[in-house]
Amino acid sequence: MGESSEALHVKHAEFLFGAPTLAAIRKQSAPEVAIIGRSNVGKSTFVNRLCQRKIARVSGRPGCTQELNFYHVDGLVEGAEFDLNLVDMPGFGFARLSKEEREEISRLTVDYLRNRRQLRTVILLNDCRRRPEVDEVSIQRICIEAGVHCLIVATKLDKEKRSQHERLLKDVANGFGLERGDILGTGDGISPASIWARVISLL
Ligand SMILES: Nc1nc2c(ncn2[C@@H]2O[C@H](COP(=O)(O)OP(=O)(O)OP(=O)(O)O)[C@@H](O)[C@H]2O)c(=O)[nH]1
Ligand SMILES: [Mg+2]
Repeated sequence: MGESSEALHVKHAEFLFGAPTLAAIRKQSAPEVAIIGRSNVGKSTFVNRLCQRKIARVSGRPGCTQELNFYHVDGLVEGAEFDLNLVDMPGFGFARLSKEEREEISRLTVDYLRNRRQLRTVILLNDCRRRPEVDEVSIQRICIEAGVHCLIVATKLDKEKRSQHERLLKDVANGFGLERGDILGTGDGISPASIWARVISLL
């Protein structure tokens, strides 16, 4: 196998639309992979990494993404073709939103997870420096109940010393009742190709 740049070729990646409600989602038939996690955990950054271009808006200020944002992406990873929609979800747990706004976001997320036929896989992001909390574990459980794959990715590893990475990844995995090998990390040169390979194995 060659370098990661050869292993992965993203041919097209484009923003399709934002949907504030399930009813506002335009007709789509492609399989969907949703990116979910706490506000500011790095979801939009992760979409840009997967797409290898800046298409999602990233902000240091939490609460940046407030709709379901749909992106179409196709390409090749390790010789296998992919053609799907990534859905960048609004972040949960953002303290500065009102209780009503937070409840609205969590209703939208749960509704989408339970009822969206096109949804195949959720990528649930968890900051490597935090143990998963009830919100994260609930999303994992809802995915299991809905028959949707749930891939855990620990973000922002680059903020910690390399010698701590394995311990942090193990702690995050354990918080979800998983083994270290079940989860991936990002922010430490982990290639988008290896993340894509795992994602398409779960379609
Ligand atoms: N060091 C480091 N910073 C990151 C990483 N991923 C994201 N960030 C930073 O974290 C902040 C939030 O990133 P976003 O991608 O906008 O986070 P989000 O989850 O989409 O946030 P909301 O849309 O508000 O829910 C930005 O300042 C990013 O540059 C990472 O892997 N490492
Ligand atoms: Mg975002």
